[in-house]
Formats: sequence, structure tokens, C-alpha cells
Amino acid sequence: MSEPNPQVQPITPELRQWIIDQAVAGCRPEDVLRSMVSAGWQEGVAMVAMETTLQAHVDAHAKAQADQQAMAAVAQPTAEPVQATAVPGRSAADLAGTGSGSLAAASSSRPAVPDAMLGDDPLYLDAGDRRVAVLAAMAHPRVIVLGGLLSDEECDALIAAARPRLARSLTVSTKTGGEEVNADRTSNGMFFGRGENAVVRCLESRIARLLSWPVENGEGLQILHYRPGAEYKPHYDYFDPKEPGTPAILKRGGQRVGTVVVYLSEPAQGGGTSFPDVGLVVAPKRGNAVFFSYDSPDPSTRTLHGGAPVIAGEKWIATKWLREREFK
Ligand code: PD2
Ligand code: ZN
Repeated sequence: MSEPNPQVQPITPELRQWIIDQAVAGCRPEDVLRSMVSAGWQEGVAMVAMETTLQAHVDAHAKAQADQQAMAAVAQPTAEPVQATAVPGRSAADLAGTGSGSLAAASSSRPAVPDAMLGDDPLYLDAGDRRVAVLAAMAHPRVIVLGGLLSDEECDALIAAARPRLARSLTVSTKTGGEEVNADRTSNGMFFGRGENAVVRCLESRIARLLSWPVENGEGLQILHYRPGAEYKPHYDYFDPKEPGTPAILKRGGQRVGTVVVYLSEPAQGGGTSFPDVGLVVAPKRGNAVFFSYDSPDPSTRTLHGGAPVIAGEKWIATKWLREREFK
């Protein structure tokens, strides 16, 4: 953070971005305030800077979501209106430490699910240490295709660290709350712990910044390896509320509300990520990613998706699932 001028103390764009970065990274508001004060900011100015910055951030996010929902309504005049859900994650009010106070009251439409700020139709998004391209976006289902989320070297580093730890992929059983081998998922996989190594940390902080969703709400990064013939049949990533094992699963961070699939290698043929409800297939281009979100655990989100069979070559991906709250 730059040294403030004690006479004037203007709230600069750099300071605003720094405050947003701290919030998205999950820093406690009192710690952010303390850092600002110890860097020379007057406490009152620091408080105002935090409140106004986070409020503007939330408003911009809400506007982007409202624009997207309006677009969806135009495209789907008969579709049901998008429902506001309970407030997962953290609001600006929570982040600013004002709890249910002024900011919460001022902001009736808080971001309910992770999302990128596409309000002004940007070609690129700032992921902190990297510029990421917006290659395609769809409102309903909410799908965003991102270009260049990881470099080739970062893809290789994740594959190399994961390879010795691969085992037949399991899925979470909503019948029991445990894990089981699933015939619909014929890949091998492993999980990194959150923040386990430098590349994992980099990817996690890029995702948190791009989608304005705290790192702490992410499950550990999963790596999957598909050989020819391997696939992941269409499924939903949220946990079915009607299944008996779901309440136990939800104790750790609530529902899944978003998924980021990052392509680490390109198969020669096949292996796209399909969204059968809308006839979309995302090509598995190395370094690119597909993000989709679901604001309720329901097929009306149209987020049925699958990993198409690999026809030739090998496919490696990294999957980051995002929960409503901190995933401990
Ligand atoms: O490999 C994929 O493209 C894919 C498709 C559907 C991955 C996942 N789901 C997942 O990891 O949830
Ligand atoms: Zn999936």
C-alpha cells in the first residue's frame, strides 16, 4: 500500500483496489483497518474508504447480475424469474465489519453467487497478477469461458505435482455423505489442500479475484486425468437437497454455488465440457477455463454438464468448486 499524504488523504483507485483485494482474500475488516491506520491513514478516513469502496464493489456486482438476468429474461421470456437466494459468502457489510448495519441495509441485492464483473462488456479481466480474456459468456445458465487463466508452465507444474498422487476418481455420495467409485466418472484424480503450493495459491487467488468470492469458500483443487474413452457423464455439481446424505455434506461450507474447470492439457480429439440443456460444448484448450454458477440446487439453473469422452490423446483438468461459506 502506498504512503498516504497526511494532509489530503485522497481515496485513490490503488487504495480502492487494495481494499477489494483484502476483502476478497478473506482478510478480517479489523485487520484491514489496522493495516491502513499503521500505514498512516486517519481512522475515520480509512473507515469511509472501506465502506464506500466495498459498497461500490457490491453495487457494481449487483448491477452486472441484474443486467445478466435481464438479458436472460429477454432471451427466455417464458422462463421463471431468477430467484433471490439466501446470502451466501460475505456481503460488503460483513467485509466492512458493519454486520447487519448501514451497509447491509443500503444494499438489498448482494452477490448471491460468484460471478465476474462483465457489466461493461470487458474483453479482459484483471486477475491480480495476470490478465484473463473473456472468450464467451451466457446468462442462463451462467457460463463464462476464460482465456489464459494459467500459463503453460503453471499447467505443467500442476500436472507434475498431481501425477504421483492420482487414484481412481470418487464422487461424494449424497446417499451416505461418504465417497464412492462412480461408473459415470472414469477418470483418475487427486485433491490438493487449499494453498498447498505456489501454483495452487496463484490459481486460487486469481479465481477469488475474478469471481469476487473468498478463497476460503473454495474446496481444495481437484486434478483429473482422462485417457481415451474416459468421461464424466452429465451431472450437477450441487448436492441434491432431497438425498439423505446431503445435510452432513452441507455442514462444511454449505452448498456448492459455482464451479471452475481449468484445462491443463489438450486432448487431440474429444473431451469438451458439455452443457446439454443449452447445446453448448466448451473446447478443452490448455490454460483456458469454464466457470458456471448455480444460485439454487435445482435443475432450473440449467447447469447439467459433463466431460465428453476423450477420443484421442489425454485430458487433464483442475476443478475448483466454490461453496456458499467458508469450507473448513
Ligand atoms: O472434465 C470436465 O470437463 C468436467 C465435466 C463436468 C469436469 C467436471 N464436471 C467436474 O469436475 O465437476
Ligand atoms: Zn461437474
